[in-house]
Amino acid sequence: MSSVIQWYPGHIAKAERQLKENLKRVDVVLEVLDARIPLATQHPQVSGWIQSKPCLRILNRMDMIPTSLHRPWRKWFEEREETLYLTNAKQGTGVKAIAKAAQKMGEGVNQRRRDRGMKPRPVRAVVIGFPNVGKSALINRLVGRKAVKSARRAGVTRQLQWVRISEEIELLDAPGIIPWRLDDQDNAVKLAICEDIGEASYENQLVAATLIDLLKAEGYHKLLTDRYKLDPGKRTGEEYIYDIAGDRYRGDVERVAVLLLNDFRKGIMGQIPLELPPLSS
Ligand SMILES: Nc1nc2c(ncn2[C@@H]2O[C@H](COP(=O)(O)OP(=O)(O)OP(=O)(O)O)[C@@H](O)[C@H]2O)c(=O)[nH]1
Ligand SMILES: [Mg+2]
Repeated sequence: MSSVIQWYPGHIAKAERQLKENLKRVDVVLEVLDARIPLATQHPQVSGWIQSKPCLRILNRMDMIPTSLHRPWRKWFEEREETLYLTNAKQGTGVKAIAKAAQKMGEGVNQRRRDRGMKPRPVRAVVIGFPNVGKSALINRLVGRKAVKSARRAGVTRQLQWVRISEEIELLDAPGIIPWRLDDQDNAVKLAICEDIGEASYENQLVAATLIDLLKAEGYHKLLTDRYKLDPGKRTGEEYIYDIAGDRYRGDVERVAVLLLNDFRKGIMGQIPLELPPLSS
């Protein structure tokens, strides 16, 4: 079993190339982060690519973390001079504010065009982020209809696709991108737990065992005991999965691993963040 998670398939490399080309043509960048892991889903190269272009950071999946964390995250980003928008792209919460902000940013573009005697044109915004963070769902919410494909799997969007929201705004849906190397393996496992990288890159059993270890470290013993009828006690994540499998799933460890991961990903375990805003220095 390999314990190193690396994932950089050809379609992601291609998406990154096309995205970089298209960035020249856009006015505003919307970077979508996964609220459960906002730090691990920040792409380290994005700020270099977009340079001085206006960028809105969006913490999507806000419904998957406790409400009490919304304000601390907002504050953490504000301290870095970034305005954070929180959304639930599945239900549409927080989406209007983004449309408004993008439009406002674009007004500057058209003012400059008018000043140079050019006709105004719709503002162009690109939605970027790691796979499966909810980019396409957000676009569908912004447009108010199912304009692009969105599903519970990393790597659904394969092509860049323009969508017109109104006379004022055009959006570019982009495939998820990830750094070509995942140097930080703690982050890589979190990406796997949240399904923000392709499933071909990891072993379910290892990732599920790490999920249990993380939940234990954060004091979620009762939740695990109630739900899976076994107290993790002193068991490691791996032992926990083996014991549940032995007790109730005829030793089918893979099945238990997949069950645990799915329960976490669907929010069945509850609102569980895997990262908290780091304490400011
Ligand atoms: N609970 C919850 N689910 C969400 C939210 N946003 C998106 N989803 C779901 O997450 C899954 C992935 O959404 P997509 O819009 O396909 O994600 P994407 O970032 O476009 O993914 P790729 O195209 O694969 O990179 C879908 O099943 C969405 O319904 C959210 O805010 N909350
Ligand atoms: Mg997509």
